[in-house]
Amino acid sequence: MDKSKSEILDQISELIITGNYKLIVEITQKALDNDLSSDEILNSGLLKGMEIVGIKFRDGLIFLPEVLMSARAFKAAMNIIEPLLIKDTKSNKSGIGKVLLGTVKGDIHDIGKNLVGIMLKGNGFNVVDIGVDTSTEKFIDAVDKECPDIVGLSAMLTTTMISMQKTVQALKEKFQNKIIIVGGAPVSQSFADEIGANGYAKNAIEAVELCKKLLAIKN
Ligand code: B1M
Repeated sequence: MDKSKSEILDQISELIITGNYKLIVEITQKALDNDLSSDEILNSGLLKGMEIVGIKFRDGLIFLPEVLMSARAFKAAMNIIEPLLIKDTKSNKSGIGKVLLGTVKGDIHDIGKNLVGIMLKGNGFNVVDIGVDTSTEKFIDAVDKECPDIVGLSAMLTTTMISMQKTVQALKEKFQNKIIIVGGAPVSQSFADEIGANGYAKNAIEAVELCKKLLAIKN
């Protein structure tokens, strides 16, 4: 990659870290105009920046208002690249399955869940997103109404892993054959196994592969 392209990506990371939700719109557009792909912008710009935000927050170098600004900047840039991410990955098939997504009760993190939704859409899945801080009852009602093939739960806090467990158990009791997948930073394959989920994905790309695999087994 030439120097000017990597400089633009570094600038995008920096704008995430500083939470500059206005300038990032301009620079993300500049990145596209300079032939950087939506994938490169996401992985080597936005996610790289957000990883540093997480480390600085953990180490007490920045505080919640700064993290909120970073999240706002992330979403502003995503608004620009989302249609391209969907187009870049769009398969010929559409409607290959329906996935209902939500972040569990007590948890308002949604950037990762949204990214999972975007990648699933890009790969031909119909996605119904029921948002954040989602109670077990809301998941159950939505599954009743939407009849998805797969239900996906996201949790980003160790404290909300318990909500995930409760909701998975309730969904399993009410809908015996429903496929349930889980993900989020503190979640692991062993936790997924422990709570009776059908699958775990580490990131959005793995979530797409997992959904395809689980649907193929079902059909
Ligand atoms: Co919060 N936060 N946060 N935060 N936040 C974390 C998660 C934390 C790790 C930061 C840290 O300490 N280093 C820490 C959790 C510690 C822990 O529990 N172990 C933390 C904390 C403590 C908190 C608060 C409690 C802080 C406070 O109030 N004192 C608070 C909780 C609020 C609540 O939910 N009740 C809080 C609040 C916030 C903001 C609102 C400011 C903001 C969220 C904004 C938003 O989402 N709209 C925020 C942010 C931005 C973060 C960090 C910095 C970044 C998260 C993110 O968006 N990453 C985060 C640090 C970190 O994770 N390193 C942190 C980018 C995103 C693309 O990645 O979300 O991991 P991620 O998603 C990935 C995978 O996890 C996976 O695929 C995604 C895409 O590849 N995945 C799935 C996610 N869901 C999936 C579902 C699937 C499959 C895969 O299937 C269904």
